[in-house]
Amino acid sequence: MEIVVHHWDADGISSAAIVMKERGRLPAFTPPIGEFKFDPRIESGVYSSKLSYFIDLNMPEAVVDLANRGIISKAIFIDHHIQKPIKHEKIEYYNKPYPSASFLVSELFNHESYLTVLGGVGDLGEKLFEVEDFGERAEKILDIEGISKKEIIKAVKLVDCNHLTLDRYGVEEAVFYLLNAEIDDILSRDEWIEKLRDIESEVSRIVKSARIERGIARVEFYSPNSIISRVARELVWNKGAKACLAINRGFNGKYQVYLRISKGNEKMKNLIEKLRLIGVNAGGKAEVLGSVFEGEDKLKLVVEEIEKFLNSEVVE
Ligand SMILES: [Mn+2]
Repeated sequence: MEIVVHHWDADGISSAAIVMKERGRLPAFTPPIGEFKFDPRIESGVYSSKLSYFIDLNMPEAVVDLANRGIISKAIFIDHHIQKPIKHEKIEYYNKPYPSASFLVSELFNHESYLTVLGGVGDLGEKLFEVEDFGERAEKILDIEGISKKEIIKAVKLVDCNHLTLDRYGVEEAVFYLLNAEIDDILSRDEWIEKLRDIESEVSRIVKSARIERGIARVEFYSPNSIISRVARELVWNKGAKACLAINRGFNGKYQVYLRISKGNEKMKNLIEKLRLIGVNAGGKAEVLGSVFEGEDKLKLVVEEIEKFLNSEVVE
């Protein structure tokens, strides 16, 4: 048996669906949403599989740990996040700095469809269409399939509402839905349309409450939904902030801290490392950082580190 373990967002879901289009239907697992860790459910799935795909998961250490504990028979790791490359006899490692994992998966499996674009728009939004080479390719694919940019953007939002409401099974089910879906099937799925409506009204309420000072947006709120990246994207992409520091103080008993900057910064990697040294689960790439943890004391340390970074790297 083979399985796919994938990120919970539109890129992870599209990428997993692409793998299955080429390899056939496989069990799909996503980690506990918002937390960069594996749980016993995933471990037993991996343990009973000959081959496990790890897709769009910025968790190289966790995968190496599974391999070292004898849980992995063989794995193929495909990602586009900045990370320490894996060197392990049981793991085939693929990482290229592409806009999304879906582009890398498409390349590796010789696939091309609107799913390739869905992942890219999921991670970059409309900016995908401005990325050298990839933007043009994305437009060409949409052209061939008769899909408008507006439609693909809407489809991303509908697919993403599953992880935004922490619906782990909804995320995994979405892979199978996409496996056989045309764009219109996505755009007309009532269950997703309703979820999206609820989320959008919550996000807009929170975005309105943000303060923007010297180009930096700061916002705090309480929500059981995983909407923090949505809030930060909205403030940086559409409200013109150079950076956004968002804090969810009521994330199912935990704190969730998220940083997005408008221009990628190489030092983001160091910041992620610093937070990990504090003992905080953190992940990200050149322009985003996300973390979930418990403890008011840790929150103080995390915010201190991020403010230091903002002062030295973002404020002019
Ligand atoms: Mn991705």
